[in-house]
Amino acid sequence: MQKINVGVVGTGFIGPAHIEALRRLPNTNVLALCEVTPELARQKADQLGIERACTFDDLLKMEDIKVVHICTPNFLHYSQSKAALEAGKHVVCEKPLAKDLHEAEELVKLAKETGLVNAVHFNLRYYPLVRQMKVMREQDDLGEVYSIIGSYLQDWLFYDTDYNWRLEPDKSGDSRAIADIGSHLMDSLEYITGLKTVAVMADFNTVHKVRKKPLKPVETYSGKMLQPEDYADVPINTEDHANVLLKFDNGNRGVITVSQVSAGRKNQMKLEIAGAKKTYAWNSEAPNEMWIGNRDGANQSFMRDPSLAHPEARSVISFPGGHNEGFPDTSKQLFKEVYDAVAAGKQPEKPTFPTFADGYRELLICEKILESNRKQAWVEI
Ligand code: SOE
Repeated sequence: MQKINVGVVGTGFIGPAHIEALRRLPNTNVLALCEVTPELARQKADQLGIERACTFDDLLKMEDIKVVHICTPNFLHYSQSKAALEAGKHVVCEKPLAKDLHEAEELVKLAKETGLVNAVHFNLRYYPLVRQMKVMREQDDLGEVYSIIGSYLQDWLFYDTDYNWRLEPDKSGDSRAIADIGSHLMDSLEYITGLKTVAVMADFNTVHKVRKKPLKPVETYSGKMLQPEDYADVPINTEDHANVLLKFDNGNRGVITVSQVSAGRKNQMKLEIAGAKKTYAWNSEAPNEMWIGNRDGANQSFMRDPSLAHPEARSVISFPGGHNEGFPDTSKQLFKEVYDAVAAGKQPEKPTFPTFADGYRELLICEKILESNRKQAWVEI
């Protein structure tokens, strides 16, 4: 089997997650790694057992590298995705796709012109029961969606001494929690329900209005504690917590809450979708089962099990029931579909994986949510 050579850019929290997932596929070879300096790239490449260490510009000159994964801070996604497409590389970009709508629009247009494979790492779609809920809804098992409650809660930014590039708008964009994790939540609930959000009413809150920035680099989730003199006070104007009311194109409503300061909630996305026939409830911290609510009978618990799942969901399941799959498996399953397209040499007509166009959609929703919070008023999408 001809292995597809891959280059990965960025080695924070998510870069190594991409590398591990790629190594679990039979037809990929992570051949090169880029970092801000050749020295750091070499150090990380040796740590991760990757042959080539290079700068981003050198990577794009490598003819045998067919796909580039952009796993850098948000402010680099646009320029690096653009340069990679212009260099004829297929691109998998982390979310959010860009810092603003104009950048995302240009990337969608360029991707279309090149015909190259383009994907955004909305990996939470690839929890098998998320796809199972989508297929069950498509088969009218849920009935018309009456209401949606969604939440995405974390605590890695709980303390005012927890610091990360995502807190800085010039690196992360004007939104933090909504762009970082709200984008996953909105992508998943529109993916499952098939509904389009047509209006939003948002209210943000910054709990820690001043944070203590370590004077030495600290990685995502490390939460290492330093001495007081090792910090600089930094005013923060990006949201730790946000509530958003939603109106959908079927006229019904929903609400989401995102927070990165919820003690004990490590990385929890929860969905409760009430329909005309049933209700589905699912929790990413217990992803191998879902709750099905019934009015006229006992409620049910549906286990992730290939022998029970719909064929479309079965295609993103690798282990039998009870052999639990989790966060790392979602990236593997997403990349499996992306690399089937890469092997075919072009973006499929109807991609089953999230594309730059989905990245654009999430940025549009994010910008309207930001506008609504600024105006403290409903904003149409
Ligand atoms: C940090 O909030 C983060 O790493 C997000 O950036 C990811 O998208 C999410 O999947 C896990 O948490």
